Amino acid sequence: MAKNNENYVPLTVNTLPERLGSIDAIVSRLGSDTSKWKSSEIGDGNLNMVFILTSAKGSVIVKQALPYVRLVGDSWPLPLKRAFFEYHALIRQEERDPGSVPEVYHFDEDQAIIVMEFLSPHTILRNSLMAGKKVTGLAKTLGLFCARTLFRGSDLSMDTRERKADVALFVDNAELCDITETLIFSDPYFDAQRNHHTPQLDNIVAQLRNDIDLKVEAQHLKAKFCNNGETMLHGDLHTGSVMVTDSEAKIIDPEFVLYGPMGFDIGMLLANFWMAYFAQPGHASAKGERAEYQNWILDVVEGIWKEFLVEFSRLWREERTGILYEKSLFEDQNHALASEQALAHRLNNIWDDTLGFAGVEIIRRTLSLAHIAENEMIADEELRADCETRGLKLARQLVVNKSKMNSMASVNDLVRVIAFSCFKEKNS
Ligand code: SR1
Ligand code: MG
Repeated sequence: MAKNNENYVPLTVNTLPERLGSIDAIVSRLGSDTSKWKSSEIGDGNLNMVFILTSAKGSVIVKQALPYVRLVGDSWPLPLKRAFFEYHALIRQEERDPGSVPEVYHFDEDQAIIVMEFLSPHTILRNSLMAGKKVTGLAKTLGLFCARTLFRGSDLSMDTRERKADVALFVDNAELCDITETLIFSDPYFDAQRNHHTPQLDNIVAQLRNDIDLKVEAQHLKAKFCNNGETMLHGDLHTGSVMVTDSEAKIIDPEFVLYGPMGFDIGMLLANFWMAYFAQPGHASAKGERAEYQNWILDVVEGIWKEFLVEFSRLWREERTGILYEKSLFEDQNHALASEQALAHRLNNIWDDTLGFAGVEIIRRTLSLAHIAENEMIADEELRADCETRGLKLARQLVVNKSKMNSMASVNDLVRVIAFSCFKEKNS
């Protein structure tokens, strides 16, 4: 259980050396002469302070939670205990998919501080998608991360005592769940106070808010998010939660960790690739310049899903040691085929949920509070609205017609058709 943080004091660039100068995990990496340490604040996320602390010997990242939402200010208080949940998520993710997350060097619960590996020369994947840069092996890393963390954090893998203890541990991350429940599943569907959208979207926004099928499906998805605690999720797995070089990817920032439905993380991730795809014309220096890059983005989407399926299926066959679908009921009864049938059913459920959660993620990133930089940085409002409209058209299809879609290739075909038909609409 997370503690109260009675002695909490926010760090500043000036107080970092004095406050952290006696922590062995830092001193062993930076040296003990704190007068030689340099620090800067680099946080550009919505919630926390993030510092780089450097000396001639090395560097570390120091992440500290603030008692409020940084994006909004102290009018929106948020508990410091999210650092506790992030720390516990990071160590589980490292166990379940070694090497996928930054190494944690030190955790201070009172001060809500996590000291961890400085990933260099990594950048945020969202920025690299805007710059048109490819990352070798990206689909594999992300697909494996999803398969391994979702499978190994679930009752397909864990025993009943360990699983219940983890559910109990993370259930207290309620305020961050509340953010997701509100910003993703409720606010976009009415004129909520924190919403904003590009003015040219007024008509399509009104249509979406009057779309009963969409609203009902979005609420079914919210019910799954709240009620279906299948596995330990990252909880905020968008392209701002991935750091990359040209050949490596690491997953960061799991403070929204919760027990939830398997399709949520993959759905959010794919949604962010599809939005990056639609936003490319806003970042190209010449018309059509990003066409080949857009194809690469869709290849990554297909690759993530393929890697996920292959690895999840392997884990099902080789590591199914948990509470559910026991081998004693299947393989040991000479019913290996029945086990494959059960696997196919589970994967079908994850597929439907993935598409649905992808749809609501696109809608909220366009209508609700926290938009994506790919769209926000397009200064030309007409062009931005055009990119966002394409995303919304896809999103509506994903949420309402997900059960009619049966392969990632066909979803990507739909993405291309929507891109093309929106251009035609604009030009006609
Ligand atoms: C108030 S926090 C807004 C968003 O930022 C985080 O990264 C999550 O995506 C959250 O929904
Ligand atoms: Mg984050």
